[in-house]
Amino acid sequence: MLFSFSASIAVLLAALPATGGSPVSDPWDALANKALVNQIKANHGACNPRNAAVRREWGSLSKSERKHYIDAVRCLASKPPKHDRSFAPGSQNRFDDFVATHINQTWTIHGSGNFLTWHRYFTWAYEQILRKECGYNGYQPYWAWNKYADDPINSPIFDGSPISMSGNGAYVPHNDSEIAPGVFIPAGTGGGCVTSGPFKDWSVNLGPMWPSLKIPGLVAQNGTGLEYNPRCLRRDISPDAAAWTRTELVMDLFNETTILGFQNLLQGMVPTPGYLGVHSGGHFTIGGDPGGDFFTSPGDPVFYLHHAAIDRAFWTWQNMDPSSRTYVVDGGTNLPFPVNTTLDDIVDMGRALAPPETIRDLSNTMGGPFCYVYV
Ligand SMILES: [Cu+2]
Repeated sequence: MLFSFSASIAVLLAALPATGGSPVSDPWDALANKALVNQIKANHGACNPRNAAVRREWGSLSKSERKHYIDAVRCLASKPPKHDRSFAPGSQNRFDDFVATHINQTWTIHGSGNFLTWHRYFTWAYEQILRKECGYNGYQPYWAWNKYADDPINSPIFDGSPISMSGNGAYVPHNDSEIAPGVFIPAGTGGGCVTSGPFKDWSVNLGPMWPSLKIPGLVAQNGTGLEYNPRCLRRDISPDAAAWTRTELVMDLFNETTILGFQNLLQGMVPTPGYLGVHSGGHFTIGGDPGGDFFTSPGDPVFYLHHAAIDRAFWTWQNMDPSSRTYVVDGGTNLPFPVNTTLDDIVDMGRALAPPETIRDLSNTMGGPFCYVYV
C-alpha cells in the first residue's frame, strides 16, 4: 500500500467525535473500534479510510446534525412514491415505498439466511435516498440500545424533544402485546398516538398486518397490507423489551463463532423459552403501531436507527475476524420452498429503492455498492 495503515486509520479516527481521545468504557464501542481497525487493514480497494462514510450513534450527533436527519425523513414523506401504483396502491409517498417493500418481502427476509444482508441493503438504500432526494449530507445514525436499555423513554432517541425521534405514545389501557402468534410480553407504557416531537403528526398509511398492540379497532388488514389505511403513529415503549438489549446481552452475540449462531441469537431463534434477542428487543422497545408489527415496522421512522444498530452488530461480528467472517452465509429461505442461502443469491428490493445485488456484494461494508464504517 502506498499510504500507511496507521496514517489512514489516524485520518479516520481523527474525524470521530465518539471516541474523543477519552477511554472507551462501553464494551461494544471498544470492540467496534477494534473491528474498525481490522476492517481497514483487510480492505485495500477503492473504499478506504479517506472516503468511507462514518455512521455514528444518535446520542453522539450534534443538535443540528439530528435536526438535519429529522428534516430529511420528513422530506421523504413529502415526495411522491415511485413504486408502481398496481404494486402498492396505498403508498402515499417516498417513505412508504420502503414500508411497502418490507411488507411485500417479510416472509422471505426474516429468520432466513439473507436477513442480515437484506436489512443492511434496505437501510443503506434509505440512507442513499435521504441524501440524493432530500439533500441530507450526513449518514444513517444508529440507536445503541444498550446505552439506554435501563430508561429508553428518557434517551435522546425517545425523549420527545424537537431533536428526538419523537416520544412514547399517550397512555391508553391495553392488554399484553402479542409479539408472535400466541407469544406475549407485558403491555408497555403507551399504546396511544405519539404526542411529542417531530413525528407527532406522522401518518402511517400501510398495514397493519400483524399488530402486536392490543387495542380496539387495530386489526390486521385483509389482503396484502399495501392498501391505504391512514392512522396515527402509536408507540408503546416497553422497559421489559428494552431489558433484552442490555450490554451483557449485546456482548453475548460476539461470543458466537459462526454466522448461524450469531444470526440465530440476534433474532432469538434459540432453544431457551422466551429468549427475545436484541432484534426483537429493539423492535418491541418501540412497540405500538406500526413499530411492533412484523410486516409494517419500517413505517415508524425509528426503524432505520434500530436496523442500523443491527447492522453495526453484524459489522462488529464480521470484523472481529474479517478474513474468515466477511463472506459467510448460512440458513435458508422460509418460503415458498426452503433452500439454502448462498452468496450468489440476489437481493432485489425493486427498482424504486436500489438495483439487485448478490449477497456476496452486500457482505462487506467497504465493498460492493457500500463504502461505510461504524464508530
Ligand atoms: Cu425486517
